[in-house]
Amino acid sequence: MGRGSEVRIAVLGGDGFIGWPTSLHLSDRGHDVTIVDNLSRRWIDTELGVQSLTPMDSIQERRRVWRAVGGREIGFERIDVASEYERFRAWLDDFRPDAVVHLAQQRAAPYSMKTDTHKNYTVANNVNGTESLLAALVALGQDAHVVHMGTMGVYGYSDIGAPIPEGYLKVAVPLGAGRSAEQEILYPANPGSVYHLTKCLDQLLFQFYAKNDGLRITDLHQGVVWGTHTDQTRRHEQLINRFDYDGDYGTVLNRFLIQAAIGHPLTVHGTGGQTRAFIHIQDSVRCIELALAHPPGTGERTRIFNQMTETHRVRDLAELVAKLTGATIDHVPNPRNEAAENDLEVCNDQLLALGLKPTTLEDGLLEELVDVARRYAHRIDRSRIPCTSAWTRERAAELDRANGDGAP
Ligand code: USQ
Repeated sequence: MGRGSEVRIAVLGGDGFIGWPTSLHLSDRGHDVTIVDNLSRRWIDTELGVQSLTPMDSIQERRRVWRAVGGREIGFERIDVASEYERFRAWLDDFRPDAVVHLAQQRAAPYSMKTDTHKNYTVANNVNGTESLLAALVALGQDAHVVHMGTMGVYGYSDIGAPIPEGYLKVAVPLGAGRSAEQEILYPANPGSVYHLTKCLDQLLFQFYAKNDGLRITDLHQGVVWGTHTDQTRRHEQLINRFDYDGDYGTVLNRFLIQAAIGHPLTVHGTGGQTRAFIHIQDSVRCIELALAHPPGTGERTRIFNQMTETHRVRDLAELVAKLTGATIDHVPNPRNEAAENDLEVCNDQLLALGLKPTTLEDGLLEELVDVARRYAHRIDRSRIPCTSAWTRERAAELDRANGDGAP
């Protein structure tokens, strides 16, 4: 699927943080890309009273600029994949994609844990969206390769002293009398938030539809994304990607860099001993392209890639950013119900074998991000930096006490 061999690709969620640079990247590679998006991420900004650090144009304006700069058309359909099933199916019937990149999901763990309403919304939106896509492809008899954005969080960052394999685990099922049967099963799901839980549920939907209907599916178990620019978003100011810094949607390294740019202490949750997998946004879009180029065969089980390039402890990232910028570090009470300390070793051999060349933290891109953050620092509302979404009542009470809001 190199340049010139045009493939018709639907990018569900193509207006989001990964969807927009993915759409540009695939369009730039010569593919026929159409974005399907309900623009919910923009509405959630309004609900939360926050905005992207970088000024984002409307989806129509973004496409107009890409037409002028990239010389190619990106289509757009405003459809809610989770709740407008008939419209979505009719559109698929008409568009007949060769591949579908499925990013149309609510992707923030803190947002999913804010209230019972946010939990319900995240499950309904994320699970219905996946189910609608799979059911529609089967009903229409379409053989599009589905590439879904999953998460490393399905594994639970477990610390058992062995690297986390790519999706599947060999187990020996005891048969009695000292005998056992070998099986390969989905790695035990261990979600740490309602958002991560939805990605675990997705895995079962994929397993069923691949087995029952022969759908060809790739699930990308991605780590925490950092960075904001890709080769295409750098090409014009109006192609800029969104860049979240708030306590719900900002991811940890991007938050630290923005905090540093405005002289806010770096908000390390607890001891900062949490180890997570990371990947730069440029590698993220490249991995999607690699996955698209290597679909599983009909009747094959879901192909699972661990989409990450390095692991880091949160406090080490804070120290790195502090060294680079002179920022101070603040250890704040952790609003999440997560292990205070964990090690993490992850297998990522498959994407490396397909040609991924990792962009690492040392590559000067941190400085570029600090520059972006300083440039738009006037758009930051400091009051939206703290993470206020608590995983449990106990964590909420702890946050209140730390902020001096507790009952006397
Ligand atoms: N953290 C801090 N301080 C902060 C923000 C976060 O210490 O100011 C800590 C969190 O407690 C957590 C770690 O940093 O231990 C990562 O948090 P995050 O907000 O960067 O990432 P997370 O909530 O896990 O979610 C993000 C994306 C999600 C994706 C996931 C991949 O929002 O869509 O699936 O990363 S993974 O973390 O590997 O599951």
